[in-house]
Amino acid sequence: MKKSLTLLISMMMVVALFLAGCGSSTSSSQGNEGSSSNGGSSEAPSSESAGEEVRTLRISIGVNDKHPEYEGAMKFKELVESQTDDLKIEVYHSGQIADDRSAVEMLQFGTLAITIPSTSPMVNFIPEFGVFDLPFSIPNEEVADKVLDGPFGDKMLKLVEDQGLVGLAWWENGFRNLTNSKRPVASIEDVEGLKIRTMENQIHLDAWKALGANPTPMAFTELFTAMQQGTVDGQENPYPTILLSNFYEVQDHVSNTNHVYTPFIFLFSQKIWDELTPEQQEIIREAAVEAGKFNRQRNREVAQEALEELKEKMTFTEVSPEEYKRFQETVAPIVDKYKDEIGAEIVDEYFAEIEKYSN
Ligand code: TK8
Repeated sequence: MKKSLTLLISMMMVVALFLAGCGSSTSSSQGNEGSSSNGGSSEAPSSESAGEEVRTLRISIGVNDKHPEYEGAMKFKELVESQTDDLKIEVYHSGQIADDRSAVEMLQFGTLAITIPSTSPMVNFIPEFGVFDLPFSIPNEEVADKVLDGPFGDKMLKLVEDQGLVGLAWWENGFRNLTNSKRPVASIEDVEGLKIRTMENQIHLDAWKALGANPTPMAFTELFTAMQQGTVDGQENPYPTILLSNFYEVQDHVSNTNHVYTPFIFLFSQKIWDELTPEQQEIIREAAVEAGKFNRQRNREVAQEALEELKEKMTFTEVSPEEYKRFQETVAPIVDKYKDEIGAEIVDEYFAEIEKYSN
């Protein structure tokens, strides 16, 4: 009798110790996840929730939390939350919620409030956005700002309204440059046969085909793994993304092709927008524009530093002015090929704006 009682007590003690141990390991793992850098909750993203007092609005971006786009999103959060107690902003980076295209679809369904994608995948919703993908069109950031912040940019923002979206501001992804794991690229001949990942955009695909590459469209969220596994030889993105996404770990060569300037566009779900008060809408609208200016400034600062750092981590190849002209001439027919699909009037207006601000 005594023996079995002792056995029972010791078994109960073992069970108690075991349960205590489980509790601490669970809490420590929760502790780690709960301290996400954006101050957001650790649980899986839920749909936009409208509590009694505070409404939570989530932002989804594809780049990580080192990128100037994330810095801009955190500035937006700071601006909104400093002006009202009834809105809370949660920033989800690195495609945690969705890639660019899927995030836009979530806005259309009203299951996500904000995303700030590149304009290129947007052509799948709004063909007119293809104007920004016409190679070698915008010559520098100064002209980019004037075109986007002027009447043409306002007109393009309005185009998203037919898609259940509210276009609030232009942010900056930047001038795109080619990287690859095979060889230095100084001329068109060096591009021959390279498997280049492009954004999901037919104009980009055609441009790289015209240059002799073997392009494949892919969401940004799949890109690092595809380069790591050799599914693609190369990709093209602005220097901040190449550096801050650690592409140098899986790419050996970078060239200053500067072949396209890609904007980011700050989009809000129309369904959710309509549930906000006019005061909330005004706060969000102003914050999106102001945070966009901050994002642009940071992107340009980082781009300069990024190129210098990449030169230490990768083989940098300068494309000469003569070769740059050959790149331009080779892809020039793309403009006429896509003029009708984009809209001849939009294309003409776009180039007129560029011309106006380039002189
Ligand atoms: C990030 C993307 C990325 C873009 C791409 O969401 O897909 O290469 O340049 O920055 O929008």
